[in-house]
Amino acid sequence: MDLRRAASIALMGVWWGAAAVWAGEISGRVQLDGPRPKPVEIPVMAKSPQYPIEVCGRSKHSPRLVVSADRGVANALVWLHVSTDSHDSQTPPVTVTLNQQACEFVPHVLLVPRGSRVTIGNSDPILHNLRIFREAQMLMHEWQQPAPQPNEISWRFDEAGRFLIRCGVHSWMSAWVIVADHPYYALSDLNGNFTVSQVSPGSYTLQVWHEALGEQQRKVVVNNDTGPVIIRFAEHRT
Ligand SMILES: [Cu+2]
Repeated sequence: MDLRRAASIALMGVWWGAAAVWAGEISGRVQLDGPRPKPVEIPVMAKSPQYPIEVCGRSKHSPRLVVSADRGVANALVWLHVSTDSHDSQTPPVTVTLNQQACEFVPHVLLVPRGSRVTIGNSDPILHNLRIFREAQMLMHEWQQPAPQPNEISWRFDEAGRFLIRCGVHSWMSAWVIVADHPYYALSDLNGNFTVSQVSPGSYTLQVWHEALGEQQRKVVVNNDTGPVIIRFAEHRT
């Protein structure tokens, strides 16, 4: 083989290698060690007209910790530490819906790009009292009329961070709006699986947060050999 041919084959190898990792991803699973915890059951106080059984049911399951039969943890937030000015592809804002249905927020966790608008609805024929918190600070609270009256409340999330949504009447009702300032965020699904997509090759710190289990950090390297990242949380006692 002459040198020019060898060089061009070597270059092709580099090119193919680069093409294969250019759109890298980090995928994996969040799981809980130990036995699967029983869902936490919260009784509904049925004697008050604010807690009608026919709307809310007799009891609710806490949405804070949802674990699959093989111990995958849902609704864990996974993200990479990146400098927010180190990329030029800020995800465009979206408009998404958060509903109140049978005295629960659906879904329990929303992940949206910064600047997104969340339209919060109430399908229940009773009043809810919507509250949005950033840590201890309450950003808004508003009574939300029963369905079928028009009752949507819209809120734009211009700052990155984790925002807690609560109802001032029904103490078990909660949801999270996670506002991302770069694209390298993911939420684990009902089986605990997650994928952070379109990651350039390199070394990163991967951070995991779960509202009931806490936080973890992990060093990860994105290249051709990147395998699944398994995040394990210790046995949880409620
Ligand atoms: Cu409520």
